[in-house]
Amino acid sequence: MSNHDAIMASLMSGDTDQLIDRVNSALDAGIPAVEILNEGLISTMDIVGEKMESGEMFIPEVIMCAQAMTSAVEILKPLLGEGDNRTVGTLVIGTVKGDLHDIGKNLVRMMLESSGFGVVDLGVDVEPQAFVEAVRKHDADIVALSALLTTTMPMLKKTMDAFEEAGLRDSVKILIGGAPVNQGFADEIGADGYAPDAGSASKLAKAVVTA
Ligand code: B1M
Repeated sequence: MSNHDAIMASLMSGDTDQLIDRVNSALDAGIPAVEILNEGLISTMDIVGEKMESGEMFIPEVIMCAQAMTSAVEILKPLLGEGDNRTVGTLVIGTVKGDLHDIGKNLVRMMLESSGFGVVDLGVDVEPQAFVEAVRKHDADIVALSALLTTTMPMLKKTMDAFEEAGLRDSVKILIGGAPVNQGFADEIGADGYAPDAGSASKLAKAVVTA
């Protein structure tokens, strides 16, 4: 069994200890952290999603996979990104109200931190007003909103509206992301940018903060 197949099998079965051993073995074998993340872990979560949709996997099993994934990502975290500690800007990130998915949001946070951003992570199920208050409190340059459900996509717009109502829309850049979102949707709701993955989110954040 290849390293990737072994990682995939451990993640699919939600076996955190075995997954950690296998991720460490892959690193020892010289496989780059970014390859383990993209080809071993993220692609497996896509399969988990398909199995969840088709009824082959149930929520408790998916939660076990998510927990194992989070532990594996913690191991890779120091090995990803640019390791630049300068603060290039301050960014508030969170998953919008009604949405509990945080694996992708956490990856985006990690990439941003390692690109030199000061990041305030509000977690999941975040009320629009909480984003506004955090931006005020930390004088943030950017807000990154994550939504993983088609039912929570409208909350991206509602969160942006809260910035408009607070008179802060022109002083902060709002970036969005998450599996059901795309550039067309970002344009439709007037977001300042859309990123399909954590790497592009970090590039986009740097681009908007230096623009
Ligand atoms: Co949920 N879930 N889930 N789930 N879940 C999906 C999203 C789903 C596609 C599965 C499916 O049916 N195929 C489906 C949504 C369908 C839809 O809306 N069209 C779904 C559903 C239906 C649900 C529930 C409603 C199920 C139920 O209860 N019946 C429920 C909703 C709960 C809620 O949120 N209120 C639910 C619950 C859960 C769990 C709790 C079991 C668990 C989440 C655990 C956790 O996050 N801590 C879970 C999981 C794990 C998934 C799947 C399998 C995996 C998500 C994931 O972590 N992907 C997912 C299927 C899938 O996505 N393939 C699914 C890996 C992650 C690295 O990718 O999150 O896309 P992603 O993040 C990427 C990019 O999107 C981007 O960068 C990230 C890294 O590259 N990105 C950003 C994300 N945020 C960004 C923000 C940015 C920029 C980029 O800001 C600028």
